[in-house]
Amino acid sequence: MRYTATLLAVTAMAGTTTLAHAETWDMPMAYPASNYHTENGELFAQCVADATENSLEIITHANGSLFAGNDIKRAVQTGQAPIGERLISAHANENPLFGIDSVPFLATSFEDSDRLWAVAEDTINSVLEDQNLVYIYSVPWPPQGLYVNKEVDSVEDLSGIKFRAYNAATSRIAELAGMVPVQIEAAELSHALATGVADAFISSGSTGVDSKVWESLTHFYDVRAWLPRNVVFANKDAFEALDADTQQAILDCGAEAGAEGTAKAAELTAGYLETLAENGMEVGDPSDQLREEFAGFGETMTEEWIEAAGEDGQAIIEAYRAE
Ligand code: PCA
Repeated sequence: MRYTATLLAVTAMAGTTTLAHAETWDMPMAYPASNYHTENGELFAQCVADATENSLEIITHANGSLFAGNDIKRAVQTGQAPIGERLISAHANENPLFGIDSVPFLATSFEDSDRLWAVAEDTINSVLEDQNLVYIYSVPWPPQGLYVNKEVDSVEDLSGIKFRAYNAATSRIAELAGMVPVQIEAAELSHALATGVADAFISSGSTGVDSKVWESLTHFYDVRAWLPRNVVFANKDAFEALDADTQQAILDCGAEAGAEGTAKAAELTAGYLETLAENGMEVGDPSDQLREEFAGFGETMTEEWIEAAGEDGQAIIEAYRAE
């Protein structure tokens, strides 16, 4: 195990011994230190340190530096890391419910993303719990648009393009559009674009700015396909080994971090697209044809998702749509 219990102070006085333990938790994260998810993780760590009078110190590790993005969830499940943050839809292959946030055009605004998550949260939590994880908080990414290296008016224009995917939904869109999907972590994205491993992808303005996408690509179409989420979870054994006050501090700081991070994402969204444009990219809405063709993919993928996710998935979508 990488996390360690450090003996902070041992005070021995005339027959009595006072022990103050400080525990350190490493927190692997997949995105750059300057990304708002990572900054929010830092604030969460500070909140926990303050609330526990420094008896639990959480140390964030940005950009996949401790574990690569795709390895973070397993690392936390197995206790190699006590806590971590991961793009949950990247694990829809383990359980389709993890892909609820990436069903195209189901929830396309921050408000709807929150509503969808509110109806899905209990089900997701119990799936996580079965995997030895405790849900702490979640923060969405801004709406997802299409980055590409040329003007695109229809799906036909995308045919044959090498497309960077980050989860099952992005791979499936690539397939439906006749593109060639290749799974690449955000930390490797700039390099993949610079070396021609990929010439298009779907993501937020946030990741476009983080990756200085204008160095390789020319167009961003604001498709608003969905708002995927990062989820912070803890290893259940590590969490349960903490005293009740510390557990509560983590949950309370998590609730605060979820709300604060979501507000931050909404606040930053427009500025990211401005930054893309300032750096020379064509930023705009998709053509009517492209929008309609993507909507058709959305219908197909919604049916496929409900089929794969079964009754639990169906119940979430019905509850969301009934509101
Ligand atoms: N950025 C992450 C996931 C979604 C997003 O907006 C990425 O592209 O890897």
